[in-house]
Amino acid sequence: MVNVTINDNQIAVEEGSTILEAAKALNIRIPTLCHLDLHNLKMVNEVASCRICVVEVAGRRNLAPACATPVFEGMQVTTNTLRCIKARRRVLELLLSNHPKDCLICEKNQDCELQSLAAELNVREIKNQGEMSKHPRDTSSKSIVRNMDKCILCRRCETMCNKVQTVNVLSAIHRGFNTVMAPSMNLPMHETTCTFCGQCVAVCPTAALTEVNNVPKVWDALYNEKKFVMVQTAPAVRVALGEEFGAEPGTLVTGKMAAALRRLGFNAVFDTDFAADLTIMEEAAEFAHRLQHGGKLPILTSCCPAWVKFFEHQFSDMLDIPSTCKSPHEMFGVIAKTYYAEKMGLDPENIYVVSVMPCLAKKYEAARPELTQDEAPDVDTVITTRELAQMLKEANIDLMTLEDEEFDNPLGESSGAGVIFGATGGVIEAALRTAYEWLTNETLEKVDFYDLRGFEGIKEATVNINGADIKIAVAHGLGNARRLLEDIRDGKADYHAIEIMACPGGCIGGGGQPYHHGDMEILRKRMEGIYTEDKNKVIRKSHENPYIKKLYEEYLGEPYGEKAHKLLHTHYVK
Ligand code: HC0
Ligand code: SF4
Repeated sequence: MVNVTINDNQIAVEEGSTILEAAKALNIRIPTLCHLDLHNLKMVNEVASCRICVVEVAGRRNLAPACATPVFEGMQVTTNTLRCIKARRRVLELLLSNHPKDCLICEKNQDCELQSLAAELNVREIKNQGEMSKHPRDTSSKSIVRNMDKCILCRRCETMCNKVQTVNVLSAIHRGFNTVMAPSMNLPMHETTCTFCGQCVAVCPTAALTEVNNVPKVWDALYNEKKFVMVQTAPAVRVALGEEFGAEPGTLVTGKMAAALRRLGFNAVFDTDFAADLTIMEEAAEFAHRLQHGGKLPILTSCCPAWVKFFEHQFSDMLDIPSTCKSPHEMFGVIAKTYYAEKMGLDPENIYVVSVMPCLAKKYEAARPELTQDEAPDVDTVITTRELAQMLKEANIDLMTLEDEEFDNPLGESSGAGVIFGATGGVIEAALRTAYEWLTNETLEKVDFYDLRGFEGIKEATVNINGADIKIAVAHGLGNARRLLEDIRDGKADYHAIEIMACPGGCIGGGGQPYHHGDMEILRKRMEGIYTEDKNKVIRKSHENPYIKKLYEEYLGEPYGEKAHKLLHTHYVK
């Protein structure tokens, strides 16, 4: 341990700690901007590029960046001298001198770390206003907008994309004043191997990286009298939407959300969790089929579109191992425009399906040509949790004051298995709850697979089914997925089934969720919310959902049968 004094407070911290970490342990706040400590991922943005966190160290002439300066025995630090305060303000003024000052109409207005810091440091004047860098906006993709005029070169996106996700799309190109975070050769995003996971957007402190805003499209649909507008909400939305209205992270707002969506004017308010149960019927049947007929193993889950795009680009020699199941919200779209349309006597052409998702890649996924019927998309528009909050605020709907309401039926009822899709490990746990019973003809008494839960990057469990040990693995974050896939390719892993979600934590940490600003505790609370909702459900196995049973009886026939194949399965492309 090392003894340090900060602002006359003493503390002993582990050797190798930074001044910032020691100050945190003493509850002394030092402002930061580029710093990002994703401790759940054991990942820190180490570039120390902004110099906002400078402090004075006794005996040293220069100010030291607290985030990147290790402590030493007897170190004496002062964090709040006039020299520090002036230096921080100066750094910020210089950053702002090359930043568009259009906060009033900025996508990140009131959610921008640069804006908050300018307020905190009492910046009232931008000195040295000189040349401004000018870059064209990249609006080429369906998911992400790159506006490099707003980039402050903190490099958080680079850390996320290259170190955590190992996709290597964003890095600094050019030099000096012309430096910009961009794909190689400055290619438009849609021409790159970007997975649209949105993790770069999730950590961007400004509006340099934002989502494609689909809110206007949804308003137009709601006010088009010819359209029957259906909405579905992803599992992870209900544990995060409340944050935008002042609730604690992880607060379950399922019933309030259903009520709010009705107030917005949707004609039918449904739940993607229902379709998650449907996915389990198909995925568990596919897994059982592969197990019993010597099919290709391991089977990989296929519901995360960023993960799908990742393996299409990076593991194109292994396209025969992922499950062919469409993702739940896409299955929902098809069922809405076929089964539900028939049942309700609606013309599918007039049905407009909106998905509320914690995810940016779902926007890209909905536009994939494979996910259409007669050229009509299964899902018409995807908005994120943040965009739904924006719509509610525009309509003056105060979510937290609403009385709980139920989803509509028949596409609104779900089991606990459908809910846990929202957290890493949940999809495979849900699949096990069903596959176990189908393969053994026995009741699964203990439905909680604790080994598959939590934030460990790669998790494993072995389940005995009919005397055989079935080996399961779970990875979240694409870097972890890459490690697993490389082991499989090299013949070093003998798993039977693997779940992969692109975002750290799974969908609860999706790129479309309320910004966590690097506070990983928020993800932990959202995860708790997911498992609480599962525990509270009367039905916790997908195949016991009565509306799912009815859907197969009335319309689909057998799970993994001919009709289900045509409507609910897809294929992958190199
Ligand atoms: Fe997910 Fe999904 S669980 S990907 O994370 O499978 O986005 O929440 O909606 O479709 O259900 C996201 C979350 C979903 C889908 C489901 C899956
Ligand atoms: Fe990288 Fe994901 Fe951002 Fe694409 S969306 S640039 S893959 S972090």
